[in-house]
Amino acid sequence: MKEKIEQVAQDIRAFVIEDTAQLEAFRIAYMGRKGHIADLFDGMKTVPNEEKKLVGQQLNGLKQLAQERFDEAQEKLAGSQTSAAKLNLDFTLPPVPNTLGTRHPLSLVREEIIRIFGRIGFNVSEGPEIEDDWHNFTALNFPENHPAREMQDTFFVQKNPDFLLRTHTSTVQVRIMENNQPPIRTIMPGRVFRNEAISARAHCMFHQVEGIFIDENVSFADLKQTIYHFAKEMFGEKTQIRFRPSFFPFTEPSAEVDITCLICKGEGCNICKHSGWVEIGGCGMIDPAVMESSKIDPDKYSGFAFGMGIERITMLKYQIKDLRLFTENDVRFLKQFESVV
Ligand code: 2NL
Repeated sequence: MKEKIEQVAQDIRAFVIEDTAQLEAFRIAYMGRKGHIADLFDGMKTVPNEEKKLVGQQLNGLKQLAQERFDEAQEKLAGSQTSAAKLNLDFTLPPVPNTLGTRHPLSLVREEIIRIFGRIGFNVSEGPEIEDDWHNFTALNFPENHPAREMQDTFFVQKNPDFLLRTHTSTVQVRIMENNQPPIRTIMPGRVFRNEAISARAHCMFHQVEGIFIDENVSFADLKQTIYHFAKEMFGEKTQIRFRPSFFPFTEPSAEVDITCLICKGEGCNICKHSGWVEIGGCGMIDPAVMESSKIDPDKYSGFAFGMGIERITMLKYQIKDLRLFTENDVRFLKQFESVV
């Protein structure tokens, strides 16, 4: 009997339990009603009376050993169960789809502008956001004492020699003119910076698209037709344009461009201040002095240039009333552009 108990004890210690099936097999083999331990208890009948006490103690020890191994294995298996059953998950359910973000309205409009001008042969140019005085001011015919050159209007990164955050994207056109000879037909979308207090109508950082077209015999009529093409493509076939005389240091003559108000179609409303017209940007024939400073012969070539604010175009197109919405990243605002492609 003693040897039998020893043998079963050894078997219990050696039994491999690595999954729930093996655990159950162990329980049935040793702890079940017809298991080895129950068998041994049955054998007590044949044990002489004087040995019964000792054998009884040994059998109880064996029972305890089996229980301990069982408990320990069960605990271990439960711990390793990271899966479905433990987390109460059903892996057969269909997945929750990833939610996609939306493109920013300014990106949507910028891309639309690029497509519109692309269709009439304009390519896209880019340049640095930190510029020197030459490309931002001097090459563009800004006089020495122009207010834009003051600290209160422009962010300077360094003084003497001056480096600054570009105040317009014309800087890139200067670089293009310096490095290429006509024909030049390019637009320049990009971020610009001005030292302004942030409000519903102004920001210290915003986006522009400027464009230049330089070749032989480029006229003001070409400029008008180009702007008209843009206005109709961007705001609709019925859109009319109007030019008002204006001034920019780098163009002569210069004009501001209005389109018929999108809200009232020219009838007069709050948006257009009852004039029927809203401004979308400015333009003009490139000043011969600007051409010369970039080594393009103004006697041989002529060209036009235009500029507009992407925020302004976006606000007009989507009737957005506060400029700050563009930089607040409020998903309730951004989600409204989900369907625009
Ligand atoms: C506006 C008006 C304008 C230009 C930008 C330009 C660039 C070169 C030479 C000449 Cl390199 N002109 N750009 C010309 C006229 C107007 O912008 O209202 N922008 C938001």
